[in-house]
Amino acid sequence: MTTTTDRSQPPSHSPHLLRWVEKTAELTRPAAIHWVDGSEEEHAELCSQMVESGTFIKLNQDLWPGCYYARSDASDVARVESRTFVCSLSKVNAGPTNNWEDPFTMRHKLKALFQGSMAGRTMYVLPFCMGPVGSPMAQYGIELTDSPYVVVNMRIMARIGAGVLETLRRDGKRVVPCLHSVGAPLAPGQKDVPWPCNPTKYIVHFPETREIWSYGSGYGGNALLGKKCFALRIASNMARDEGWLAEHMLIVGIEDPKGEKTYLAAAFPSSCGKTNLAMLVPPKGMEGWKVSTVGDDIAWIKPDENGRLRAINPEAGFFGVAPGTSVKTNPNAMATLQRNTIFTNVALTPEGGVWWEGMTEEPPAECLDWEGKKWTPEIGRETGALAAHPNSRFTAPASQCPVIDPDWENPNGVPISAFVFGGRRANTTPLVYQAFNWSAGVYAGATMGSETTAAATGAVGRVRRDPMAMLPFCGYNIGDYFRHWITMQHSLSETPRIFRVNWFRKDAQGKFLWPGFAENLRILRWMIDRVHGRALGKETPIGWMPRYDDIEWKGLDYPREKFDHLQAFDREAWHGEVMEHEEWLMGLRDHLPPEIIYERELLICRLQVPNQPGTGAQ
Ligand code: SAT
Ligand code: MN
Repeated sequence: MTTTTDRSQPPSHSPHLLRWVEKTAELTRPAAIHWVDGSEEEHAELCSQMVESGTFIKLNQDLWPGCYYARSDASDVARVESRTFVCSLSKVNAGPTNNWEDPFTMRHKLKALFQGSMAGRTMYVLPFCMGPVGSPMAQYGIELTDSPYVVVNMRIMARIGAGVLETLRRDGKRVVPCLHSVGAPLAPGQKDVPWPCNPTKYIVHFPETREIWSYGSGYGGNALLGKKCFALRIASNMARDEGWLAEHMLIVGIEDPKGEKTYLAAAFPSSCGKTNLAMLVPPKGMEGWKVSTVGDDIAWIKPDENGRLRAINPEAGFFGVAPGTSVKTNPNAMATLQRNTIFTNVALTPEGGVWWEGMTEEPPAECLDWEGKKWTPEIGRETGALAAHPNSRFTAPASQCPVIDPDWENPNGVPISAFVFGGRRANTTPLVYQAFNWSAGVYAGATMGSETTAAATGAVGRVRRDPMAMLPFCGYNIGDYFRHWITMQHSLSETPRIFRVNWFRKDAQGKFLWPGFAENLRILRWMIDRVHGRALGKETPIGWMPRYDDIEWKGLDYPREKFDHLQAFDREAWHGEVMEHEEWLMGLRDHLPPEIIYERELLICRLQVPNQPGTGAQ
């Protein structure tokens, strides 16, 4: 029965690709080369091989068919922004928000690190496509990696394998070369560890040559190079050059009871509920509404020939944050991850299932935590230990999502009517407002602040400026990126409306003012009505805001006074806020587009205390 596919033999291809693979093998010295075809059979082989090596635990297949469980090394649990570099030829092009090093120096360093780094391991040649195969908006890459974990995750997150290689051969598309090594060579006879990695880490982008080199980490955005490295950092460079946008945005379709459908794209920093918003279930009182998912993390957005923006999701799966995901908060995500899913750094139950904080009200009586140690609710209470790491993830196929949009693989994408920018702020930013126009909206996105989360290593809960949720992902000078956003308007016949939201405002006792989740649809509904010119709003110094009566409250008992608190425009706090904007924006110097400077001036003028003309903030 066994087929005799010899994956060590290169399929016929361009001498250029073969030469690159050969040269990389000469540098990294793998014990074998494997050309990934993406087949079921290959997938099964890789999974059982990882079960044997201890990287994977096969979950109870009756409960979790096709699912596997992995624990990373305790030091390799999130993206490492401090080790992420954009090595453009000139430092100015990387800008003040990226780590930079001279590309020649960096290449030299990397070559030394990659020297023999795959010894004793297999080097996988993994062709992948970001976006529906054959879509005019799709982009192609080949990742050379010594991690089978990366291969099986990428099989979910992107379109991979023989079909992609065939398309490349036929259509001669440009390929982004991606080189990845966990940096843990094996000496002859040396036993492997379950999660090989290296304390030295480099995630490096060469924007001019469109190359990615990643060393030392096997985790998420550090290693699945199609995701943040390609679809955001490299793609943002392509987008700037070619007149489109590569954004850290979910794409969601919303259909009203009459059948009118509107698509929104929304940017939130990592771990702020993008997956939940993308798969939202209408709340009580809004039963006739339908929400469908196009993407939960990244959007590539381009004007069509009529000057309308259309968006594709370059990914094929969800790399979602597990903790907090439950049948209550996100039933569609829960349904998506029931099968063919890889869980990383969650807890393992004695029945061979998974658990994480928030998954059920009752924690399991006992389980193994994300480090493999015994965990009970008592231990949790006494020591504060969490069963699942706060950045633990599921990797699940988008096609399994019960509310996946019928057009999610439309090669021409879906039309975008509005952009939403959302940060995580305990105060200052109201639940929702609409920017006055495109440039005011770009300003709102550019000055977005958000409290940091566990998705990146480093302190959690500090407010930092995270423009358009792109701070860690914009692959060039962020000032030029704002300029690009401003000038995008020139190629549009119809500009999408721009909104700013904050689901996370708290009261004086530190409790969230807004229930969030399903109820967010009430806010999206106001946006959609604004888009179609149906809803009223009240002008405030920062933008248009809904009044209590402009929101659909059917099915939710939400007091007027609480809403006023949630929407309160705090002039004092906004004075502080614009000072912080200045501090952030002045660092961008001459790359700052004039529109952003004028928008800030206008905002300052509008913030002036009433009845005291001319004495506003300086
Ligand atoms: O960067 S990851 O892909 O690991 C996840 C995220 O930060 O959104
Ligand atoms: Mn993300």
